[in-house]
Amino acid sequence: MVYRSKLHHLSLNLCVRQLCRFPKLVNHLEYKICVLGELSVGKTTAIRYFVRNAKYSHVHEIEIQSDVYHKRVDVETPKKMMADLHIWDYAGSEMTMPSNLWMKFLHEVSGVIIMFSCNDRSSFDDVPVLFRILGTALDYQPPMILVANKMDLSNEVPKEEVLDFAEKYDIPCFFTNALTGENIEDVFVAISSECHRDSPFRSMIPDRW
Ligand SMILES: Nc1nc2c(ncn2[C@@H]2O[C@H](COP(=O)(O)OP(=O)(O)OP(=O)(O)O)[C@@H](O)[C@H]2O)c(=O)[nH]1
Ligand SMILES: [Mg+2]
Repeated sequence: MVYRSKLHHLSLNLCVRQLCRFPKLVNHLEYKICVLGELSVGKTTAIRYFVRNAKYSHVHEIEIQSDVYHKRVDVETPKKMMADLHIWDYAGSEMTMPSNLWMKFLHEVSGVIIMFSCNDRSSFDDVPVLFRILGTALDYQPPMILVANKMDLSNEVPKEEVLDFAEKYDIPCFFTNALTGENIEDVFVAISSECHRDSPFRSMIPDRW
């Protein structure tokens, strides 16, 4: 009996894997998105603006205190598709996280949003540090979006410098105000589309399973 149910589970898994090779057969996607950045750059404000009243859960069973927010979005592709985003917001300072925890936090991440604050030079200077951490923790490069938040505040980081940086690293960039929500929606739509195009970790589940 146990053997039979294991067999059933195995064949179900195989079936899902086969379907994943043919995205046109499915119309429901799931992506794990991690939002990274220095302290107080506005990560939680941005996520909460985006998800509004959507449900979220607190994850701590993998030694990492994180809030995970869930939101379903439409992904822009020729065919209309839905994606469930699971947005991970680390509760603490990423910059001091030990490397073994980084690997757990980023496990099978589909896409990464890196945020800094326009009025905090050091948060911008730390972006390459985050790139290096990602490079060490992962053996693939997930799609990334750079977010220059608090664009309403004093410009410690000139816009031209941000644009040059984004061009140098070939990473899409958005200027946002998480308090008013300006451009926040666009950030999450963009990372969803990037995940759909590029991420090796896109789990695809047929809608009516
Ligand atoms: N003026 C302005 N303030 C912002 C903006 N985004 C966030 N804030 C404020 O910045 C402060 C920090 O925002 P959080 O969302 O808590 O930042 P965080 O990155 O989640 O911080 P940690 O989780 O502590 O790393 C709060 O007081 C927010 O109201 C913005 O775009 N403009
Ligand atoms: Mg926060």
